[in-house]
Amino acid sequence: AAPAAVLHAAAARADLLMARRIVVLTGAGISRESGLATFRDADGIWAQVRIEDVATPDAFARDPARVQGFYNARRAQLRDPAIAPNAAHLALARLEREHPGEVLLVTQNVDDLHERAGSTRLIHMHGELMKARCMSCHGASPWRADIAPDSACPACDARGRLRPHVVWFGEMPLAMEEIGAALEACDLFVSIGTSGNVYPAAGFVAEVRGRARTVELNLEPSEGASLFDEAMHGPATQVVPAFVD
Ligand code: BJW
Repeated sequence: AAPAAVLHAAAARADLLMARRIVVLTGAGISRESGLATFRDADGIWAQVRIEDVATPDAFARDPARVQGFYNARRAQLRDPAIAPNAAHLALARLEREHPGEVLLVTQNVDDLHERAGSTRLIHMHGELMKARCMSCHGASPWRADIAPDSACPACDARGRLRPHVVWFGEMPLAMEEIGAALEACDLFVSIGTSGNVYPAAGFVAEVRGRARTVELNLEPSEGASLFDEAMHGPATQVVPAFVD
């Protein structure tokens, strides 16, 4: 008999061939083989720093320099020439090209590796590392190296303070209406490289279940693994191209 993982792969491929409206959710696992750390793995970001020190509105209010320092280090890493899209990011860009108008990529990642790989129908629901946001007019603009903890927004009359354009714990993720409409309309939901610990993204699979086919592509079964119809477990650079191609 064929191994279970191979049977799953065939079923996941069949789901993809039948699908007309596809929502793909990605998380930190897809960028790990590009050299960016995940959050909750043993060598992840939350093993190095405490969430309450860097990833909440309170942390920024208490110590903006510490929070900016944390994000500046991650920006510098993302700009390192060694960091580039991997085979999984490239496969998703191909999927979009091969299914014109049918694929919406929703990423929890704040890196820009999906854009660099060529994906265009893309929502960054947890924001973007390389942008700043004004705390007064809420406009997002490209991050500049000279932005300091007390820098003011150049674009608005109130000269509001600038903060990282990322979604911290307790804050509403971005574009939730657009994501909700896409989830409601989709016939295939694919979750890639996410542990299923952070809501509302972790709840998407339960939202579409029964209406759409659901596929998990992850190194290991995630928190919500039992909610998926099919699964392929392994490194993203192997399982994502195997699924797409
Ligand atoms: C590989 C691999 C390889 C490794 N190949 N795979 C119920 C409903 C709604 C909300 C809540 C709720 N219960 C609790 C909440 C609140 C909270 C929450 O979820 N808390 C939980 C921890 C319990 N959620 C929020 O606060 C969110 N906001 C919200 O709910 O707003 C509602 C609201 C209502 C009214 C008023 C106001 C608000 C916001 C969450 C924001 C999360 N922000 C972060 C930081 C972003 C900035 C930054 O980068 O610094 O986003 S936290 C961090 O986790 C980051 C990620 O996007 C997010 C998800 O992590 P991800 O991507 O899943 O990474 P990991 O590390 O967890 O998993 C990696 C996976 O990859 C693993 O499974 C590995 O096995 C796998 N892997 N190598 C393939 N090579």
